[in-house]
Amino acid sequence: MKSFEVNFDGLVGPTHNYGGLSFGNVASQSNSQQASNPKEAALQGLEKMKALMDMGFVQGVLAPQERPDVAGLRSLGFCGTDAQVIERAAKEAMPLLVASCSASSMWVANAATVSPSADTADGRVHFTAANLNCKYHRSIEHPTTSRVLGAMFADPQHFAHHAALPAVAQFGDEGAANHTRFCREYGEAGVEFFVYGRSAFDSRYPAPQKYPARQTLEASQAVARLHGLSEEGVVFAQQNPSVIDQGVFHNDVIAVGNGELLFHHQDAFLNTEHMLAELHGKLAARGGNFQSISVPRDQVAVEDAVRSYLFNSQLLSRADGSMLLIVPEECRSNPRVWQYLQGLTAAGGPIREVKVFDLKQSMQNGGGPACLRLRVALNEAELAAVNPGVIMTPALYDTLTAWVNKHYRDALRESDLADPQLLLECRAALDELTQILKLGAVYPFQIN
Ligand code: SUG
Repeated sequence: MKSFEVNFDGLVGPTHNYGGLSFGNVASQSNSQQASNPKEAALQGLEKMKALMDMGFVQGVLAPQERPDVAGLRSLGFCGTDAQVIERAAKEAMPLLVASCSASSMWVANAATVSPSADTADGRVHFTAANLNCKYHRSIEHPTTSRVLGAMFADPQHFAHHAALPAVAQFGDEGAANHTRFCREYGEAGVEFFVYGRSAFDSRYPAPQKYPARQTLEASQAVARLHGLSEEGVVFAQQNPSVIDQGVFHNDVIAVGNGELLFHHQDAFLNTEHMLAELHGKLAARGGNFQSISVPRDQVAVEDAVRSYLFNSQLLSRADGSMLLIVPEECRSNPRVWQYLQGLTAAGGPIREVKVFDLKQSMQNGGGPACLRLRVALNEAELAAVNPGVIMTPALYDTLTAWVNKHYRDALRESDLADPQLLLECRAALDELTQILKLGAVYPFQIN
């Protein structure tokens, strides 16, 4: 049976703004309070989806969330009509209103961890929504994420959904941003690679000093257990704490993998040699030939990787077996990174081509091409069981582009978030979107 890696991209929501909400994420902190352009952000994302579809990849769409999160504000004690809730939050606790307006669900690499059916004990595709409990604005995503994923992957014969892990820092889980899967073919059993920033229960593991380690070892282990992964099909590795302190808040800011290849920075991990040997051995036992490309720090410093998002790229397998790297424009404007990439594609290794995309609106909040997509490896039967409303087609691209142009503002500043009209605009847009994507009722305003 044929198998595919399907990229489901997060559609940028109408409240995309720069709230400076993510301590440890350099871009989010440095662009705080700038005016954003939600319309441009959403269109940039759609362009990338269309380009991948046009290249022959199966592409999907993941819906954004209801923001401002009025229900969340109510749970924090703001009351009255929806407009009064927003007005009171703006007056008494602006940071909470800003957090409740974040369009952060666009970075769907953090929506969930996904294990393909070839790896799991019961032969189904498993999803665990990420609790994202390191930041309030992200911790409110998982209930709606679970409903949206449930509406996209509804058939229990093929798909199993797990609720987010307990919402405490000890089980901090950031989803697929810290998870990579190696395999010979997408439909064959592979090796799932979980990267954590610290251990919550064992103080012998080192931890970063300045910025938080969002993912714990214990969370990664719990997800592997929930998904029914076997020990032979799993490798756990620790991120280098010093790169977290330099702004690498997720592993996908410093490494990306696909097929049999891991593309990573020299300083990304602790105990790198041991980890690479384990990956090599476990993939070999599954018939694969693990390879890695380590980018030396004297060619690309960690700081350059963080600023350019070189590793937050999409590494895609083409029909001829070669690989394509989708990078953000910021890689081309960094001379050291661009020179490295020129050398990489000329070297005749597995990565043969680099394609550049303008994702500046998302990048200014620390979200590159890889943050914007959730990978789901599916066989033909599973793909046929996916809700067809969320699979990108030329017609869906046109419909979504028209929908964005109709509903989105082209400028948003902090003061705009207090405008109760924004909530009405967002709800009208999302109500229409659930019909376009055939999701049914998934938002709090549709189900409460
Ligand atoms: O969680 N930024 C996101 C970026 C997530 C990127 N995802 C991956 N690397 N997979 C975060 O830090 C900033 C929002 C703001 O400041 O307005 C934000 O949430």
